Amino acid sequence: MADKVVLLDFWPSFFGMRARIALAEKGIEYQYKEENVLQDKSPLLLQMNPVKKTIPVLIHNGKPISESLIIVQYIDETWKDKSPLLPSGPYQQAQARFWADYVDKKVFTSIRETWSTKGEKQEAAKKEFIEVLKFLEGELGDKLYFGGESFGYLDVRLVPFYSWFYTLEKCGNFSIEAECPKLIVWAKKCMQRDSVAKSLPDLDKVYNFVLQLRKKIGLE
Ligand code: GS8
Repeated sequence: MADKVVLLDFWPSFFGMRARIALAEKGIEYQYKEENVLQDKSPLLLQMNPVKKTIPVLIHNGKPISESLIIVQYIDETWKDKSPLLPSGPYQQAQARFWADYVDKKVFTSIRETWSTKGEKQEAAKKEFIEVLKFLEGELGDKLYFGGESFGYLDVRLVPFYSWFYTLEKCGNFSIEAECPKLIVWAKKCMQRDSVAKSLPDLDKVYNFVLQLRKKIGLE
């Protein structure tokens, strides 16, 4: 019997984009179900992820898997015949997981604060965001991708943020490329992959979405 794969997702979500990229890298056909998590969660989402009620949720032959980190690993381990996303070897895997954890703990908050605040708070968020990106740029070094020659786990985790860079630059009035040029070269390289290009939303669409959110909280 063919696998039935469903992804519960929300188009501007970095977390959802990770699952989309991993599925595309592995060439898995799936049904995409859009969830409007900001307004109205579907009964299916509440049933499949009753604990956290968040997207993304991958439903594989009726069984749910939640949390983007876990989903990407699950995809990698389930469809092993395509090139692996996680590096081989315990040390390389530990390093990839370290950076993945760092990214989730640091980048998400500084992104949110960069678009949703102003004044001193926004300046502090921008500073922290750039600091984190510089650490990541250092880890990238002169490699093509984070894992070396081939696109892998850390790239999947990180590249979705690129779809929000334009929005952050507009909201925060700064240039990420001026601060971290190598990281932008890497992001553009990732964007040349079909799996990434088709999984990331249009930059203007993200910007318009964020403008609406900013209006709601009285920033526009
Ligand atoms: C985060 C998922 C998440 O916050 C992961 O999958 O990596 N650690 C998780 N999802 C958001 C949408 S994207 O910002 C979500 O579903 N929010 C709804 C809610 O919190 O109620």
